[in-house]
Amino acid sequence: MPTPMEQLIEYIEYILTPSTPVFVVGALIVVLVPIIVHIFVTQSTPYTSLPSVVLVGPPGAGKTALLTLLERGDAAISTHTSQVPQSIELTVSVDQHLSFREAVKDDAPGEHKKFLLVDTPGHGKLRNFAMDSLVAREGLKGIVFMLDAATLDENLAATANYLYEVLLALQKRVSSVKTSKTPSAINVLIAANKSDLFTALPATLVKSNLEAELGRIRKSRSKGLLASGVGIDDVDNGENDDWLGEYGSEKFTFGQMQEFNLEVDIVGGSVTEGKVDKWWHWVSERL
Ligand SMILES: Nc1nc2c(ncn2[C@@H]2O[C@H](COP(=O)(O)OP(=O)(O)OP(=O)(O)O)[C@@H](O)[C@H]2O)c(=O)[nH]1
Ligand SMILES: [Mg+2]
Repeated sequence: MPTPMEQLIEYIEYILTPSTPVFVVGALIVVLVPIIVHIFVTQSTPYTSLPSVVLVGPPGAGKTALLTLLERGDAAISTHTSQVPQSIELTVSVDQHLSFREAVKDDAPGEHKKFLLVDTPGHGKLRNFAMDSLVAREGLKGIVFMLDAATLDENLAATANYLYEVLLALQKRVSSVKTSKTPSAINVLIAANKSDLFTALPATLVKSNLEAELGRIRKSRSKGLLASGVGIDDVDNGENDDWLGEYGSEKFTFGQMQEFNLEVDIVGGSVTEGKVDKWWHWVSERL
């Protein structure tokens, strides 16, 4: 009768002796354990989030009006200042250049894709949701920064300040990654709304006015930094977190954002007149 100690030794010897059953069991463990762990992990954190596009921009730009138009096909319903974010699920036909009215029909041709359009409040005190979702939202495919092109002259500073925050957050998202694996591109559409009003600036002017103002903001922010005693050497080491675009350049242009894997397009339109197809196509191409 072998003692338990002898039994154990015999068992260990058996396991350590190369034999077919030991190899088979060992191979099964090596192959199956990672698969089981993978299934376990992916099921406990289900990937439920649809690709999403976030609408940001100053108050009164027409974000909620656009959401309502896309959801119900009717912009006439009056909107009021948003207090909370709101998402709707929409469907695009990916390979077809349909107008949004055709695309939202169930029998629209082509491959369908669902996505979430997220409306955020534009008020300065309620922007944290929008800003958080730019960096943290899973499946974020694009950002639509909407502004009122008819009152941009009066609101230029406030609008550009918000845009600066948005672009800077996206720039940091890319530049803070030290590995070679850069995060996927998130592009920005500047939707210059209310082209139906006669005071509305055309997209080209919206672009040049914003670029000039963003350049001014950038300069005044860096002055504050220099005054605080941070030397230009620190700045060159990437210490200047507040500088948007190409460091040290005299003028800001949206093209400078390409260095950070960020394309900025400026397209005019009007929610009231239903002229939103160019924006719709921009969104479909990002999904
Ligand atoms: N003339 C004109 N008015 C528009 C257009 N789009 C929206 N509006 C009006 O602009 C006003 C503000 O629109 P909202 O959609 O509430 O603006 P918002 O961007 O959601 O604003 P917040 O929720 O405060 O951030 C509403 O009275 C709309 O009817 C447009 O294309 N042309
Ligand atoms: Mg709103």
